[in-house]
Amino acid sequence: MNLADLNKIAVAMTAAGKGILAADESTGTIKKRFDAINTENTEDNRRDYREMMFRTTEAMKNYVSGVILYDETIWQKAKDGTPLVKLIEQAGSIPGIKVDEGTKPLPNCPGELITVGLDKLADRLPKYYEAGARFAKWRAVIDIGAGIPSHTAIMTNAHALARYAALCQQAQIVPIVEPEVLMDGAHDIDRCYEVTQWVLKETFQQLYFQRVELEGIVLKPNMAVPGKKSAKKASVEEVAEKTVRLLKDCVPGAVPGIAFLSGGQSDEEATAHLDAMNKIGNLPWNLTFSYGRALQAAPQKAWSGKAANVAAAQAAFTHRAKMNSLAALGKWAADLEKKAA
Ligand code: 5MM
Repeated sequence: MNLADLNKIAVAMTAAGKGILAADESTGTIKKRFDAINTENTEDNRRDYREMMFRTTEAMKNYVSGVILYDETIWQKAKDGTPLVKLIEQAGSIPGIKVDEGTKPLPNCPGELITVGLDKLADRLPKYYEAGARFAKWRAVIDIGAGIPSHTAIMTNAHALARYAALCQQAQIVPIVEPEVLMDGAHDIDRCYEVTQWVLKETFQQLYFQRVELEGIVLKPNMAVPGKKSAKKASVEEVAEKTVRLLKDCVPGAVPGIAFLSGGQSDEEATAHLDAMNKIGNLPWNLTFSYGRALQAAPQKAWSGKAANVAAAQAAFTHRAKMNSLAALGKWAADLEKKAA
């Protein structure tokens, strides 16, 4: 392992004013997104949709440091035969790959999940490196509900995340470590804080036990937010203040950058929260975005599966990427959204 090179990539992935486009929806997840825009979930449509984003030069060059791809996409070619990975590289962005194989029920833990995909990972990673991937992603999912999460679920998922991270670094690939505490429940922000703290403490302990070099990872956490069904809402300032406090408590300064998931927040909420955290300032790591839904919802709607809508979809993508880039610098303001509308 060459740690200096891993660190260079991790730093570039979270460079000031840039963030990551999470375009690694599995075929099942993209189907849900396409259903919402009345678009058939075919291989060609998935290619056309992603090609549309990767060819959005302004967004890709200025605001997108890297793109997380799904296995199908990393081997796909654009309509003119150019590999999609090349389009990303030509735009000065870094290709990455989701390497987990989804979740399965965790034995003896009703309602809880374990992320799978470790078995052949050591053999798969060099092939992805050869295809151009310089970073990877593995997502653990922790749900909050009555009697959950259990320590078993947190510990086994943290263990798998660390196993994955160690294998990636050995293959000279930067691991994005993504332990996601879902915001689906009715819990309040303090319960989210408490569970995320538990998950992050356990994750960093496992990373340490498995000798993962923190200078060569990127952390992709959730923010401290109330569950979607919670009656107790939290202000942007409260989310920012609690998330920063939580991360300072759990994430060593050796980690070069933290790139949040959006987790079902609205586009503007995800931007406002990131901006408010960066306005607090004086942070030991760069704080940016690694959004899927919060970057893609607007361009998806604008595109709606029609070639005639590509320019409008690219404009919508550029706008969201720019707003999040400003938020990553703490320079966003709500009236910038209104002006654009
Ligand atoms: C893009 O969505 C990824 C999940 O895909 P699958 O569920 O199909 O495996 C997801 O891991 C994503 O990278 C992160 O959750 C960030 O996306 P959001 O939408 O939460 O910002």
